[in-house]
Amino acid sequence: MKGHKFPKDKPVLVTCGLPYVNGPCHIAHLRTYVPADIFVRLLRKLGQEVVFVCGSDTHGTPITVKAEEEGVTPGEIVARYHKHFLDIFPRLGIIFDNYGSTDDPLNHRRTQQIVRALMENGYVYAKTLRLPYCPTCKRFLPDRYLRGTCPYCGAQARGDECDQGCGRYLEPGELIDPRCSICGTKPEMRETRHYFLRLTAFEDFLRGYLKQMDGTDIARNYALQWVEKGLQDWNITRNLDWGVKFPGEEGLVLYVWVDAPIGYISSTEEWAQRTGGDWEYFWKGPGYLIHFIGGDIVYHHCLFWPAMLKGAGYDVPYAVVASGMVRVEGKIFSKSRGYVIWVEEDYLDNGLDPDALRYYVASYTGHTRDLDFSWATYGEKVNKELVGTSATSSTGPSSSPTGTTAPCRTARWNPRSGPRSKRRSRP
Ligand code: B3M
Ligand code: ZN
Repeated sequence: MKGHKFPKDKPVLVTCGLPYVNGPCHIAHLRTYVPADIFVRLLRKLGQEVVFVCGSDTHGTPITVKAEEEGVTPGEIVARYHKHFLDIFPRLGIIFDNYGSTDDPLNHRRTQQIVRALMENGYVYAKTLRLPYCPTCKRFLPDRYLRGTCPYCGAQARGDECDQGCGRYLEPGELIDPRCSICGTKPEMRETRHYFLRLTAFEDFLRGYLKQMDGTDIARNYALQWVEKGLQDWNITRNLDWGVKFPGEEGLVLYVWVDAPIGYISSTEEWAQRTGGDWEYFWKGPGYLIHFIGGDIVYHHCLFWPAMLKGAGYDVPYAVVASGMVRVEGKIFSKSRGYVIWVEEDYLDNGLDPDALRYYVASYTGHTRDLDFSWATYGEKVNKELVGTSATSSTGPSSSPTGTTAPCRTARWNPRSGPRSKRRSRP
């Protein structure tokens, strides 16, 4: 970080990007959570007072599409993977002061309060749009229900994100040659009323804010570039049932990227309720806010989020720490293409030591550079740097922050035979 001046005179709230609870924990999650956990431990060693929160991201089409694929309700998917994440973080030595959920009533309430405040302050307006509607599935096609061509780079993209090309956030209706991602039908365009956040009203504010925001250059510089290119107002509603209702229009829910970061606030509120702490100290007072996020969600955290906070009368983050991307065996991380390491199934269930994985993630390269996970490099690093050093053998298991045994099992791991995985993650 730019400032580097810790401990601060005031308490610090550290958050980690909230995992979508539509599947199990994987190596790319750890790219954010392990460094954040290390940062929090360091701050505490320096005598800094810290609150560390996270929670499950439970709404939007990432969840509903998964539920439809499995023929279950979104609530069932959320319950299953919320429990998975609650269990797995402590097994990795990642200990949050609170792990909440964006489907918690606290978050529904806080989100509606913030949206109402934005409306009262004149930052929200209604507009009728023509949006893709699937005549076969008989519904509008928000976000992941739509696939097509990115208008900026020509890559295949999802409705709200150019996930395989330039990485841009896309507004509803922007995709070229869209298709329903469920049945492949070419959608027709139908009129529907939506709500927009006047992001353009925050351009000057964001320019000034970003210049002084602490954190990684990736976060600051990308966000500043986007402001310089000019912003557009942001569609904050979707034609879905699952989510936080838009205040006053029962048929619409808020876009998941509205209530997801508000989950940071409601998780802090939950912590405060449990401990007698003061959540407003961080969100409307002198406390410092630091967000650890993946490099692919800078747009949401450095543009949408500070605009929402500012417009609703909350404090803005002190720092946004964005990480580099993840590769698996040299290939860009991809769940669908099999370039993924599932933390439980491929790693922990094979008896491999969580600290060795933490060590790999933390020591492979700088936080903002790409992290490449390869089993061969992993084996080499563990054997040479952990097991083969006198420090490890003399301090033994007690040096392990997670309280597990020393990484002896990983010492016997043979790079040539690969991991003892039930389902090989390499394609
Ligand atoms: N659930 C995960 C992601 O896009 C998303 C983060 C929300 S943070 C408020 O990486
Ligand atoms: Zn693109």
